[in-house]
Amino acid sequence: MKYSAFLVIALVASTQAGTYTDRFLEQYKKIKDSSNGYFSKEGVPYHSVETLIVEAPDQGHETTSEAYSYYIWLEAMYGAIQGDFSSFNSAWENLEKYAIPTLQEANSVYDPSKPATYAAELDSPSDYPSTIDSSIPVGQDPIASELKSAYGSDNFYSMHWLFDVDNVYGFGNIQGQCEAGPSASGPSLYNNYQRGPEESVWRTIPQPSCDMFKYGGTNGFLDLFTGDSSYAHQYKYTAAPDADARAIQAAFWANQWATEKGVQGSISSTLSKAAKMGDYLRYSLFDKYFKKIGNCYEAADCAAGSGKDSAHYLINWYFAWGGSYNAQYDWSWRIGDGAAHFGYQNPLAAYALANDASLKPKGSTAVEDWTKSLERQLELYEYLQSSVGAFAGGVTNSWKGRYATPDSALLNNTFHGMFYDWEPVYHDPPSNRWYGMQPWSVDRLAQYYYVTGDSKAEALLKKWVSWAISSIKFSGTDFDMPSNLEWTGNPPSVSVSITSYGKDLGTAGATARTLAYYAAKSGDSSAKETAKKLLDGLYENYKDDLGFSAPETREDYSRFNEKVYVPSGWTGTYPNGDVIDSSATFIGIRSWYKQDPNWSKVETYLNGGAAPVFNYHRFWAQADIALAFGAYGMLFNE
Ligand SMILES: *C1O[C@H](CO)[C@@H](O)[C@H](O)[C@H]1NC(C)=O
Ligand SMILES: *[C@@H]1O[C@H](CO)[C@@H](O)[C@H](O)[C@H]1NC(C)=O
Repeated sequence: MKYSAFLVIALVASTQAGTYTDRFLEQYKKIKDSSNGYFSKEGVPYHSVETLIVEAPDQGHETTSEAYSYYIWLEAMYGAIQGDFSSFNSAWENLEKYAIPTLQEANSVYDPSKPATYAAELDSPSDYPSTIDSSIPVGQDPIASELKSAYGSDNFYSMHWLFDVDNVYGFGNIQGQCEAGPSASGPSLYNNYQRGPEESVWRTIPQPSCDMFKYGGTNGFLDLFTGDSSYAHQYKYTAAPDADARAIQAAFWANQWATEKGVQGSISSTLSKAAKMGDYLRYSLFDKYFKKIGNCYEAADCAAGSGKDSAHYLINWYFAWGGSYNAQYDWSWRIGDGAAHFGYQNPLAAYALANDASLKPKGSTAVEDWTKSLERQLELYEYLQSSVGAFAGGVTNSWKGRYATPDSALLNNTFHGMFYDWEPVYHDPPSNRWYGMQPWSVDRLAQYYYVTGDSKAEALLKKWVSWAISSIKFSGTDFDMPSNLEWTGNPPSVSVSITSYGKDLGTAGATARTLAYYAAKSGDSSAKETAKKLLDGLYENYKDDLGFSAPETREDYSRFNEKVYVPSGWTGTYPNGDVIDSSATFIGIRSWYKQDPNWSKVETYLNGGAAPVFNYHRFWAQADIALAFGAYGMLFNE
């Protein structure tokens, strides 16, 4: 740990009373009040208080690793303000109990020289299943054996990203069990999405994370996604690396704050767990099939990697692992991802894993990897920054997810041989359209700058901050945040325009916190003033009984009737009997939605009435706002 950075934090964090830390506590209490509905009976944070919501999760009482990471961060800050970190520890225990899969028994027969068999990603859901192709070269996994020797285990210590907390689908993939069915109580691990960039939530076929063919069709759900000669019972998990990184970032702050309070010993075992998660998070730094990074043009020609030459060192979109259920067969697999979105980067987590002794992973090359990752992430921000300051999408080693050849325009200015992609991974909607990706990622850059004073980060932030300040529309105490962004051109001459504004309060919180960290280090008074205006605007205009909200008109809910592609002749069923076949629709395979207390509002809309309007309390946004109040209060002692 750099001593000077620690000293600065210690000085500003020493007093906790103030308007903004009080507002943190007020919001924290609302989130933790069990009558407000943020948590399940097991203490799992829901995606939202409300059940009727469709975005990345398709129901509000599902949850994500993202919600868990915000929960950890919220409890870290509570510790900083109140001096008691016991809820931070218990939040991590809950994460470990429910979010880290326990069924991983075939991991022990994993062969790092053959991590997975290639299957191309295809453009449209109707192009699936994708046939596996063992003729395509796949590289080797250079970290599996050091992880095993460091932890004496074959199991990943990574969060699966999506769970059905109330077991609404009824798969019953609760910890330690495979398809225990609708009567199982407790969070059930499952997945959406496995059919390319056009498969929005409206077009997905939710599938169990452990499939023993009890539900779905003859081969469970497997043959909807992958074409193979035969199918076996198996488990498969996917991590969302930005969430694991956010949990580690929160642990970094918990360490700073607990040290300053003289109670670091009370969290040391949680910190070693965070360090371990950071070790496995290195799977996010690799190409999907461990192919060599750079100038990959055709799957067949693109070389298998060896050693670390398959590492792009960026935080990618996902990594995944799976294996034969009950180790019936001796195979298991692991994949990284060649696509990296700027919005997922977390230079503070990389810095922490590379430099903080309490968060030092045990893997023999982990510190080296995170040191390189930090440098590479900063380089990526430089590469992607538009002239006005906003950050463009990302880069990929695997064009179209199948190592295709991109347009010649993208070949001129590559990033370590990887191609610029204005909408990495998903296109419905384009993955970098949402303004929220900007403050989410830049906040981490600003925190990294606050801790280290890195001048490269400062230069990037200076431009971004001036763009963000000039892009928010204030009127009186109220504000409108940028909502959708449109991108043209390619680096180094990429441009952005703001095409719509809205009341996404979570992004207002994230922007305020970003500006506050930047202002606290640089002394920029307009950044500080804008942060304060956003926080006061939130507090004066959007406070309600459960936290903060603004009405949202959901015209996209017309898509409840959208067709879901299922190959003709394929039939299967969900645990509740809903039929999956070529006439499937979003609502047709989720008939349980018709029991939701608010279903009639959607039904009215589908029958030609007005679009439904809801006030949502998403866990991430409520926590993000709390954290913005708390950070501002601690940084400026106000
Ligand atoms: C729907 O209705 C209930 C009241 O019956 C309400 O408390 C809930 O939060 C509402 N909203 C959504 C979007 O589910
Ligand atoms: C790429 O570079 C070549 C050679 O400098 C140039 O002729 C071509 O116009 C460039 N393409 C684009 C689309 O920028």
